[in-house]
Amino acid sequence: MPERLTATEAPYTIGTPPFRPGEEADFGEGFVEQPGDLNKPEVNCSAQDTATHAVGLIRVLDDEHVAHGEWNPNLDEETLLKGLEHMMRLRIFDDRMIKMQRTGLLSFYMRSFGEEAIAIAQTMALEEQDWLFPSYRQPGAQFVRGRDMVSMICHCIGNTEDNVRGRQMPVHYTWKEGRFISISSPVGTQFPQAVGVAMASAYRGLDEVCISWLGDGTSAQGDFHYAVNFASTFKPPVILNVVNNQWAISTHANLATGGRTFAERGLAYDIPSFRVDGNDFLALYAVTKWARDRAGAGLGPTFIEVYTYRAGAHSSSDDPIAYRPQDEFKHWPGGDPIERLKGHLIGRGLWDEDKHTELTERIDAEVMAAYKEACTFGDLANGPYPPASTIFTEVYEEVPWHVQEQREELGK
Ligand SMILES: Cc1ncc(C[n+]2csc(CCOP(=O)(O)OP(=O)(O)O)c2C)c(N)n1
Ligand SMILES: [Mg+2]
Repeated sequence: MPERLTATEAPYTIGTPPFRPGEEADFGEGFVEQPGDLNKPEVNCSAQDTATHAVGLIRVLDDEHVAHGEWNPNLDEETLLKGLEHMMRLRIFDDRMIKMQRTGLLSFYMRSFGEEAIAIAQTMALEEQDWLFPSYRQPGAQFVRGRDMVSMICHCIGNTEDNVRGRQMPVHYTWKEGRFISISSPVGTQFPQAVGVAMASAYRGLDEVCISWLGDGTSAQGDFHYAVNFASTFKPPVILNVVNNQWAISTHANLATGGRTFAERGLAYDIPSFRVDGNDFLALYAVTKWARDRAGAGLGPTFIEVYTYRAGAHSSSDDPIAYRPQDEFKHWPGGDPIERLKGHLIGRGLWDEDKHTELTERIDAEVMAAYKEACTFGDLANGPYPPASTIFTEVYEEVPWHVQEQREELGK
């Protein structure tokens, strides 16, 4: 029997956060990985062909915001400007919603601050008929699909025009018309759902790809592994993203990986796996388009680790000062996704500071008008709220007898 080692002698370490409150966050000079480092394989490649992509980092924009390499999606001006506008819209929208929360007009809120590029670039790379299985950190996909902002705010308030009548937490959107599947509060359920719908789509011979996102912390859930296992076995048209934003509330991602990248987990399941700079709009677009082409050709799933940084608090109920240096985000080498795309557009002569200010003001006015209109249908402080009777409606197509009995008992 070998002698039992003490925790400090053991040849392994358990991950801890890189920096603690009061320490200086120092991520070095920038990413070691540069655009052009990694090739773009054929869409019919094997998982092994992506072995270097799962440990490297696919980037297109360099530190001067210039696009390089095989992964450059060469997007037209209109698409780039649309992407910038949606990201700006999401950030301004989030700021307004947080103000509503702080003034008691909303119960709870979660921002996408620093992660705006992810759902927006990735949804833009898909087809309209594709299905979205998001977490609460991808509301931006709805802007891409054209959801009315008033309806989004009504949902967050839970007022009389909330499309789910207060059944869901704020930011846990559901939007049937946009194929944006309801976000569930227990994290991770969206992964097996996406794989299941993708399998159904393949059986039915439809050109409908599913995409799902979950967080670094959520990848510790059983649901993650069930889903990736089924994707590995049945090879449905699905794109599975782990958004590694470094934090799961106050738990750092180092505690979730055992020293490997998240993308390597996809490789272990024999799925082509990429690690992509999540603050680089162009890289995200290109990798997702690649995965969409692969899925659409019937070649099966793609696994993506989206490497980013949660710049804001986890939610309106969280204060990161307790567990990380306050200015950690400012040192994050991935920078700000909006500033990076803006810098790229300015560098190409397609944008300037005046246009940026003008657009900011236009979106600000749009958000303010939507906010005022939404409040006419009720706010948290003053109501009105959906009537209590709605707890009995809109769930079952045919109301079961026991629910009907309860309803009658309550006289609703
Ligand atoms: C099954 C389950 N466990 C715990 C929670 C509480 N919870 C909500 S979000 C969260 C952290 C998730 O972190 P991550 O997956 O990294 O996503 P992020 O918030 O960083 O986008 C936790 C623990 C929950 N909602 N569901
Ligand atoms: Mg996280």
